[in-house]
Amino acid sequence: MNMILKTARTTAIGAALGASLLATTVSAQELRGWNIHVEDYPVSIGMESFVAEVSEKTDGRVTGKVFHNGVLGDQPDAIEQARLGAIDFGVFSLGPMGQVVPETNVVSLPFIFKSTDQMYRLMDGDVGDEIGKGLEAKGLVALGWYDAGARSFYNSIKPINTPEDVVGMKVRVMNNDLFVGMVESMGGNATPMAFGEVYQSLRTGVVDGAENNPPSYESTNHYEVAKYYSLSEHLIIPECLCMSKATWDRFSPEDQEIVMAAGRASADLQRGLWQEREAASMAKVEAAGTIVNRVENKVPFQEAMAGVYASFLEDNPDLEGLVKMIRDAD
Ligand code: BDP
Repeated sequence: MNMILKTARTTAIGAALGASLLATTVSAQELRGWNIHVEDYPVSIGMESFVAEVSEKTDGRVTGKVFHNGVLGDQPDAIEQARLGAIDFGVFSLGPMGQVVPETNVVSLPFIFKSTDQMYRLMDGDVGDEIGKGLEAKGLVALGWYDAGARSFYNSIKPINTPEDVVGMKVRVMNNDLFVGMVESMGGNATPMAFGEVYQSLRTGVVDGAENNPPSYESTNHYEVAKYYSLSEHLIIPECLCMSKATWDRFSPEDQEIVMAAGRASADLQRGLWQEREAASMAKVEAAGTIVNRVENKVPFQEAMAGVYASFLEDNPDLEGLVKMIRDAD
């Protein structure tokens, strides 16, 4: 075959292939999902089930891919990208979300929920609706509230039983001024830092400790480099399966209904998996030599952190009603 003919034929095949590929990309909407966690984490399984259900119920009109392990960027960046529509959906902690959506900060106040059961009830009711409105005003649609248990302190130096034990300790926190204030209220030094940098920072002593729920403490291997885990349970912060409003607005009302229902269903699944994973993570870290202590008296921590509420309400007087709604609930 002469060279010119061959090239012409290859180009023709290429063009035909290109056209058919283009046709698929235009008709099917491949959504990009951001996830910070490893693939077998409850959040990750919830997100995969969300994508599978959406694809099935829309007969493949809407498909999606979840990018696990934070490969699409760390959380504060991903929140911005989702607001702009560069990422279509993700499961975000309402902790770092507070820097963008003030309403979400109320669930980052220490000891605000009495239990995770109470958190579920309130997030599935009026409190969740109010927070959802705040998210929507900033370009995000909440499809479901995921569980992230309760966060507790861990470090490489000693067990924490009282706020005084934190004096002088370098503690990593999520990106939100509230958490800096929380650690400083006990006399610790707070360092906001991306989740992916914490292991190395603990290992090299850049920080002495951090705080998180059992599944995150375990799945990141932080327990290998910070063996004292003190169950203070000072923060119960839910997470949202959120979709970019830019993406959401492209769907027909029928597809929006499918997406919303799939989001809710995935949250139910995730909450069940969460309970199992918490128990499994605790068993794993204890077997590996983590020294766990339960903080028997939480009152001194609540007293030390009371100032966090006072300054928050001073800066956000309009959120007093929402704070009260949670505090007064059974
Ligand atoms: C985990 C949350 C994740 C946060 C992480 C952190 O699920 O969204 O990024 O904590 O501490 O529990 O940064």
